[in-house]
Amino acid sequence: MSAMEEEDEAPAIQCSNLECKIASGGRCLEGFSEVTACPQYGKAVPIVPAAAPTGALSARQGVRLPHAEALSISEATNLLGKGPCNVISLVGPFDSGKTSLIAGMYDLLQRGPVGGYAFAGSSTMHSFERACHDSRRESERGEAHMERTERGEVLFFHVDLVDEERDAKRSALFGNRAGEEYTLVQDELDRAKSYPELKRSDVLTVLVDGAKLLDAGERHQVRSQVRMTLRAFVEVGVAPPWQRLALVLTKLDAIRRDDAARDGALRHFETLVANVRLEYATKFAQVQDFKVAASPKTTNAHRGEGMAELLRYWMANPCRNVPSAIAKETVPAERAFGRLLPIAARTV
Ligand SMILES: Nc1nc2c(ncn2[C@@H]2O[C@H](COP(=O)(O)OP(=O)(O)OP(=O)(O)O)[C@@H](O)[C@H]2O)c(=O)[nH]1
Ligand SMILES: [Mg+2]
Repeated sequence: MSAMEEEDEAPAIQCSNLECKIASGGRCLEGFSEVTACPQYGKAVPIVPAAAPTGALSARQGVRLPHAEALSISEATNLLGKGPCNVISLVGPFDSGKTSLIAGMYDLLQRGPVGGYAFAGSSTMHSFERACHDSRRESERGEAHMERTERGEVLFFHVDLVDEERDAKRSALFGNRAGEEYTLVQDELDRAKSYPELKRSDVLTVLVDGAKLLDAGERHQVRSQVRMTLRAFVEVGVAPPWQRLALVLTKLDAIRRDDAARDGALRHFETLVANVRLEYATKFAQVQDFKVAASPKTTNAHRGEGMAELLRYWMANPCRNVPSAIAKETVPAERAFGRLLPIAARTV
C-alpha cells in the first residue's frame, strides 16, 4: 500500500496525546477505563508547525542551561556521583499524598530550616514551583490542589540541604511516580523490579492515606494494600535489609476533623504499624511511623505538621554499603514479541 493510500484510510481509533498507546491496542494513558470519558480520546494529534529557523538563531551556538525540571533516572544517577545524597522513594496508591508531601517539604524549606536542615539549592525548581503553586494562596484557589502524577517513568525531585548542627551538606532525591503503578505491584510482583528507585532508596516511605482510614470499609483495604506492597517488595528483592522504612500517615487534618471516626482511624494506624514492625523487624534496618499534614485543607492541623521529624529520618546517615548508581533492571517483557530482541542479541 502506498503512503498516499495509507493517508486516505482514517485510523479507527485516535488520541490527541502522542504518548498514548490506545490506537495501537494499549491502555488509555490517562487511566480511564471508559475511554470515551478521556478528553483526549478520539481527537486528532495536534499538528504543531515547526518554527522556521532564522539565520541569526541557527548560527548562534550558545550555552545549554540546565532545565530545572524533575530528573530522569540517568540525571539522578549523575547527581549521585557528585556528593553525599539520600534517595527517598514515596510509595502509596493514587491520591495518598505523595507529590503533596514532596512539594510541601520544599515549601516549608523556603520559609526556613526544617528539623535542623536548611535549604541550600535545587536543580528541579521548576517542577517544585509548579507542584506547589496550586496549594499556595497566590493560586487563588479556595482549597489546596495537586495535579495527579502522570503514569510513566519515575521522576526525581532534588534538594541540597545543610545540616545546621554539623555544617555539612547532603542532597536528597525524592522518587515520584503515579500511585496506580505501585498498586499494580500487588497483582504482579515482578513489576516492582522495573521501578529502579526502590532498590536504591535509603528510606522506603510508604504512605497511608489518612482520609481513607475514616471509613471502616476502606480501612481494611488500606491495611492490606500496605502489607501486600511490602510483602511484594521484600519477596522480589527490591527492599534490601539496609533500607529504613517510614510508614507515614497523611492528611492528619482530615482525621482530626471527623470527631466520630478520628479515634478509630488513629487506632487502626497504630495497629498497622505494630503489625508491620512485628513482621518486618528483620527485613529493614529500622521501621518508624510518622503522622503528617503536608497540605491541610482545614485548620485541624498546621501546614507541615509532623514533617520536621520525617525530614530528620529521611536525611540521617544511610545504613547502606552499595554502589551509588540507580541501576535499572531488565524485566522480561510480558508479551513474546517484546522478548524477541534480547534473544536475538544473545545469539549474535
Ligand atoms: N486534607 C488534606 N489533603 C491533602 C493533604 N495532602 C495532600 N492532600 C490532598 O490529597 C490529594 C492527593 O494528593 P497528591 O499529592 O496528588 O497524591 P499522590 O499520591 O501524589 O497521587 P497520584 O499522583 O495520583 O499517585 C490532593 O487533592 C491533595 O490536595 C493533607 O495534608 N490534608
Ligand atoms: Mg502524585
